[in-house]
Amino acid sequence: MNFKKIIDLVIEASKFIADENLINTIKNKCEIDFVTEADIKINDFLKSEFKKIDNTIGFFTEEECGQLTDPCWIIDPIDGTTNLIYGYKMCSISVGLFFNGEIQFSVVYNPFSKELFSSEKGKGAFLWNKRLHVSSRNINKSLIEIGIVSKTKKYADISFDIAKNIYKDCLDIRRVCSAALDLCYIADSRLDGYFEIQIEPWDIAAGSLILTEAGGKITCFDGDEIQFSQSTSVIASNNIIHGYLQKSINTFML
Ligand code: LIP
Repeated sequence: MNFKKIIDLVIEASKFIADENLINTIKNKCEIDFVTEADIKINDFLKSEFKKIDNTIGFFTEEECGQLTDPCWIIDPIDGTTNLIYGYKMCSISVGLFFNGEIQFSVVYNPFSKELFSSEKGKGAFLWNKRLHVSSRNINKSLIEIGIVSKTKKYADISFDIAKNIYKDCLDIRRVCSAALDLCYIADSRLDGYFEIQIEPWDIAAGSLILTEAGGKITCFDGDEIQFSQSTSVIASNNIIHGYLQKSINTFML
């Protein structure tokens, strides 16, 4: 498959994020979770264009859910929708190709910073043409992204307890609120770790390959491999601090 064409289509899809009317047309998915007309437009645009390239590949997207098939495009048309609505320019279009049981190609594009992260399995991870590598920092020098599921407040206590415990050992914590960008930032050594008690497959599918191709590691809280068929817990890291994060988090999960 011509992945350059897929990348060009993802960049083209960002035109919908430039349209204020689409961003300001907002529906509530629940009390604290939103979808904009821009999310829908990007979802529909990518589906119709990808089908023209190969209509044998299924779709598993945030706006339509459906179910994971093999092969399958796993798409989050806008990861960080709440950020976009508030004008907090940390969001991305996230596309992963699931094939033969794993992510084989992925692209994550932040239309505001014009940063394009991409990866093909076994061929490394890139920010445009710059090869990415995770950091070699230990926990005391690490910046840790804390994921606090924003669709519900029920995980607030445990998420902040875990974050407080890790904060005492790391350099500092961050809250970007776009899991796709979080994984790309670890791949580019801007962050060193990230955890979230519940995340959706489309939030992490593309970023997971970019992270592992840059030398990082991503698992569930219990260390198992991520299954992209359902929502999951996630720990992502530069690999060096993965054991520490898993041990620290699981002291609260018992
Ligand atoms: C967001 C994730 C973020 C998480 C938020 C939300 P969305 O995805 O990227 O990590 O903390 O709850 O799920 O909803 O903007 O696509």
